[in-house]
Amino acid sequence: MAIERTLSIIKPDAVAKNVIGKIYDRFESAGLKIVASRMAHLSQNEAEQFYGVHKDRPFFKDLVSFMISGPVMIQVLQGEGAIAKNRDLMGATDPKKAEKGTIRADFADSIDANAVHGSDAPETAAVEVAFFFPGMNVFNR
Ligand code: IDP
Repeated sequence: MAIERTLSIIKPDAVAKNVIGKIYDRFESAGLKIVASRMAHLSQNEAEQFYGVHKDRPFFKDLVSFMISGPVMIQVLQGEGAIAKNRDLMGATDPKKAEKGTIRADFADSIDANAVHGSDAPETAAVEVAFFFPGMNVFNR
């Protein structure tokens, strides 16, 4: 399988719960390398742009409000099949439906406050990585 990069965000609920390290351990234990990371408090404009694909969905306003409710931890994960591997580690969007042992099953409270974001395909991963880490801010290691 090809080496890929994917964009991961630890959302405000999980940052508030102080589980950044526990979630990073899941990534590293699964063989994913953190090749860029930064904490940020997203502006409304950034959150609206980032989730632009959902702008006509009924939950869009709540999603944006939630994403700007506190700081987030943003990282690029690199490894074999990183996009699918990260999605497996995250679990289903709704934590009630997420498999036991996944990040969302273990750390998320609801479909709104669901702990993590992860790119869902190579095209979106490329766009999302460039959105938060433009230029040379991603490392080869
Ligand atoms: P994903 O994060 O698992 O890829 P998406 O369908 O891309 O799921 O949705 C983006 C985010 O929008 C979700 O992580 C969740 O926070 C929120 N969301 C999705 N569906 C719903 C819903 O039905 N109600 C409320 N929030 C939702």
